[in-house]
Amino acid sequence: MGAPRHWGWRAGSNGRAGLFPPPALGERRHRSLNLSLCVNDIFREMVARSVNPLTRGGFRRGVDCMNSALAENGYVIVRGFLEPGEIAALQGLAARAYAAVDAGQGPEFLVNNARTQGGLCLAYLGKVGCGDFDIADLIERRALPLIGSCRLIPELSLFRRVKRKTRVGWHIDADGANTKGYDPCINVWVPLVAVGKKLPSIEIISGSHRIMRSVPLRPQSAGRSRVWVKRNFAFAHHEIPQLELGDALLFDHYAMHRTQPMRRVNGARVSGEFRVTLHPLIICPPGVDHRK
Ligand SMILES: O=C(O)CCC(=O)C(=O)O
Ligand SMILES: [Fe+2]
Repeated sequence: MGAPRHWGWRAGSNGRAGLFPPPALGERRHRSLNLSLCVNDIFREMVARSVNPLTRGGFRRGVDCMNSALAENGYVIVRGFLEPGEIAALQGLAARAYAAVDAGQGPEFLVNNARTQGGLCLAYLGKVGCGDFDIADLIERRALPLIGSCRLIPELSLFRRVKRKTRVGWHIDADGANTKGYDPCINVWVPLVAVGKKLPSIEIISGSHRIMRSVPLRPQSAGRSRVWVKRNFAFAHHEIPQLELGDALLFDHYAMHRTQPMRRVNGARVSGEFRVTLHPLIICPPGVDHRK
C-alpha cells in the first residue's frame, strides 16, 4: 500500500497538522479526554521522528489508539480526513443529486425525503443519474488507517441537507438510523461546508454511547426529548466540533447527538453520513469472493 496522502501531518497536506483534538479547543479538552491526548501524542511523536504511522508497525498502533479513543469517548475528530479534490468530488455529486430531486426526478419517496428531511440515500443515487462515483471505496480507504477494515452501508448512508427547519433532534443512530444490526458501526460524518460557526455542526455527548448501550432502543426515527437528555446526561461533556472542509467527525452509532442548535441558519448545510460497519462477518462474509 502506498503512503496515504490524507494524514494532516504530512507535508503538502491542507496545512493544518494533526489529527485531533482540534487546536481551538485547547487544554481544557486535553484534560477531560485522556485518550484523545494519547492518540494525539502518538502521532505527534511520529511526526517529530518523521515516522509514517502506516509503516514500521505504526499502522496497528494508530488504529488501536483511534479505536480506544472511540471506545472511550464515542467520537473522534479527524482533521484532513479527505483531500480538497475528494471533497470537491463529493460536493459536485451532492449538488447534482439535489438538483435532480429538487426538480422532481427520481422515485417519489426520494424526492419527498429530500424535501421534508433533507436526506438523500446513497443507495438511490443511481436513480437520479448520480451513481458514477464510488463513495464506498473513498470512505473505506480513508477510514482504513484510522479504524481498520470497514464496509460502507449504502442503504443506511446519505447526504443530508440541513436548513433552519430540518434540523435533527437528540437520537442515537443504532435506532434512529436503524444501524443496530451492523454493530460495531461508525458514522463517518463529513460536512461539505465548514461547520460550527455559521452553519450547524453536530452536538455530541462524550461517553454517552456506553450508557446508551444499556438503554432500550426506540422505534426507528424516534428521538429523545431534551428533558430526557438533560436528566440522563446532566454532567456529561457536550462537544460541538468546528470542522473545516475535509475534516470529519467519526462517532459510534450509540453516541447521543443532534444538529447543533443555531439561532440563525443562513442557507443550507450539506453533509455526508457515511455509515460503516466493522462487523467481521460483513467485512469478510464466509464463502464470498472479496473485493480486492
Ligand atoms: O446532520 C445533522 O445535523 C444530524 C446528522 C445525524 O444525526 C447523523 O449523521 O447521524
Ligand atoms: Fe444521527
